[in-house]
Amino acid sequence: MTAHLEQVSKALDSLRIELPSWGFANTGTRFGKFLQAEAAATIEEKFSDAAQVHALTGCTPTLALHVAWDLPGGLRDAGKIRDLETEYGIRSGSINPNLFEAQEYKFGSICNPDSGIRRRAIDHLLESVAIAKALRSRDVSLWLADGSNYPGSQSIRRRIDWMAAALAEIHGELGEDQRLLVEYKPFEPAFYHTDLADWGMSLLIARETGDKARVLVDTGHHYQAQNIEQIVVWLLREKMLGGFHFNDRRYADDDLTLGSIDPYQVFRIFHELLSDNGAMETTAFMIDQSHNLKGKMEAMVQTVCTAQEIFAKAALVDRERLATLQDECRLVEAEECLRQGFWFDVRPLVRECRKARGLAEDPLVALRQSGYVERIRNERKERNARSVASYA
Ligand code: PSV
Ligand code: MN
Repeated sequence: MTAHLEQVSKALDSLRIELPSWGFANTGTRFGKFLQAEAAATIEEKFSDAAQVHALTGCTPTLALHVAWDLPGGLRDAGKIRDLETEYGIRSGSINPNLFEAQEYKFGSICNPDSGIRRRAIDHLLESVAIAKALRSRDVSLWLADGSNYPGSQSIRRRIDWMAAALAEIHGELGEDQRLLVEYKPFEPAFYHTDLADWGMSLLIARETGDKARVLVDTGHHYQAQNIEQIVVWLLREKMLGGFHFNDRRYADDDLTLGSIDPYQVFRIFHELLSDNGAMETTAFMIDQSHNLKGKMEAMVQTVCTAQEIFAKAALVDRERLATLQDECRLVEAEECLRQGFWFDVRPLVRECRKARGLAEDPLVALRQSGYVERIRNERKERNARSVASYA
């Protein structure tokens, strides 16, 4: 085995990527939905689609679940999910409470001025923790859509206190090995202030919440030109990075395919993760994309392959030499040392690794050859045409 192949092989073995259940369902923009005949509408179909992606790529053993969309019966549905795990060989991944769709949450959930609504939101979070325990899921990922649209219309300060009290209560219920991952987003759906707008706010509230709380970085939740790898380095240094929601963006939270707009950004994030001792063991890698135009199965497989390729490039950076060049301030050589990995065509090596593991060398081609998409399209098209497909 050549040294490069060995490096890439080792790196790929350390990268497990979680698929989002909602990535297989019909989704839309606020202007409308373009429905796909093959979209998943039931939790069985989402498990089936995830299992197919895992069969092709070998690195996606878990499925992130959204409580409201995937467990409408709450904890009562956990048994059914356990059966699906066994049937499809896919484990439940992060459990995602849903505090953003009910009418009551118009003015917020755990930051709502109405204590009754805050209670309802906290109860939903507590049930999400119980679901995570029943499914042996390590992570409960929390995204708050809370915020306000007009200056003066809400107390920014009191809402922080309400949020802190709610998160402390949730934290108290987490099991020994469980974590609460706190996601931030600068705007949308709130357009004046978001209660958790950036990584600093998430970091502070996670610290205050307790030692099982960490920050979740959704790559699409940053302003234009934000240096995301710098955020990653700070969070790693503080031992506060919990995980990622991967996607790409051009303008806002576009949920585009990872690396489709800026693969160098993804590479730089991976490089920083690989520069840290232990980051790969403690960081959750999750995809958070919803495709309206691309075929959902194709897009998911393409995303996983892209992540593997960019990760393999980052694995090839000679970090020892880079450190020397940085110390000696040999700027161009240091930059070229980093870029060496980025420009390396790792695709033959990645194919080699897949082959050695008995996997398809090109999972996208294998997906097309498998006939899976045609099959689910035939099975689901009438049902999907009849019903307005579940919005996820
Ligand atoms: C919000 O934009 C978000 O990133 C959160 O993670 C949600 O749970 C997810 O997208 C799905 O809407
Ligand atoms: Mn997200």
